[in-house]
Amino acid sequence: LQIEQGLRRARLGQELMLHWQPIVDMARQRVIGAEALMRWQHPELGAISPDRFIPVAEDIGLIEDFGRWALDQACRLGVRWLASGRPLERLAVNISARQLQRPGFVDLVAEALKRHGLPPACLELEITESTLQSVDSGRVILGELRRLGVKLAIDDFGTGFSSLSLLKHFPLDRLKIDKSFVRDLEREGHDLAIVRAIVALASTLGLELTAEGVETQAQREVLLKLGVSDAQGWLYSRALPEADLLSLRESLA
Ligand code: G
Ligand code: G
Ligand code: G
Ligand code: MN
Ligand code: NA
Repeated sequence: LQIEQGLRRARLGQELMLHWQPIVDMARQRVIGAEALMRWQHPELGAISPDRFIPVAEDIGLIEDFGRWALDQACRLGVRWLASGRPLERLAVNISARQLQRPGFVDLVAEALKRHGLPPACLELEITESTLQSVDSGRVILGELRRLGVKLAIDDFGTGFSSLSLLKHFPLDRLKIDKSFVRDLEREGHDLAIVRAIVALASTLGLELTAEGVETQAQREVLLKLGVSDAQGWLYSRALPEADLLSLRESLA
């Protein structure tokens, strides 16, 4: 309840902030984009994890406002990034089932892109397998988003159910390999076999890949050997405030 009341009071851009986790091309050691991750600094309780407050925001209907704001911020940052002359592959934003379901979501995305002048292909929407399954007209909505030119990624791939039929039935661009499969990649075992299978699947279906939760050089090397080039993780950086993201981009380059 304290979380719920706090969230209703919290202001976007003040207590609630977006941080950006760099997405890195591991072969070239270049920052090619970032994922928006929401952060909440509660005045009394301190930092509260999104794992705790996002589900509450979904339950009480605040996630739509939060999500609209995150999309807007991503478009704004994307334009700023491009204006600096550095190539940008994508800024990724997490989308909840409730947002996707809401009538007018596609228009809202289109409007944000247009208002800021961001090329649609620079925006990637991350959706989990369970979201895809729970949204009735998910396939139609994703089709419209795809026609708009934005990119679509499955988040936490491999942790949900019926991944394979989802891949066949939905228009998708990318799989984000869940960090639970990256953790023990250095050791010859199940995780290695699973990531190998995901790589084969993606290649067959023409999907791009990003590895999540890359923490060590050894994981990086295995992933590169398997053919996974893009990654996020603490080996490179945690999620950063915008200014720090933009300067890390310069220093990794
Ligand atoms: O950042 P970690 O940073 O702890 O994020 C935890 C979870 O919160 C992740 O599953 C992430 O997808 C989710 N999350 C973070 N920011 C957002 C957001 O802006 N919207 C939605 N829907 N989920 C988010
Ligand atoms: O949206 P998603 O569920 O993918 O959110 C990414 C989550 O992964 C966030 O909670 C983020 O803080 C976390 N994360 C990012 N990099 C790492 C990492 O290298 N290791 C671990 N354990 N978690 C990470
Ligand atoms: O900085 P951020 O808000 O993304 O941190 C989310 C959580 O992940 C925090 O609990 C933080 O302590 C942890 N974390 C962030 N970066 C690292 C890291 O490089 N290594 C480890 N072990 N934990 C980290
Ligand atoms: Mn994500
Ligand atoms: Na993820």
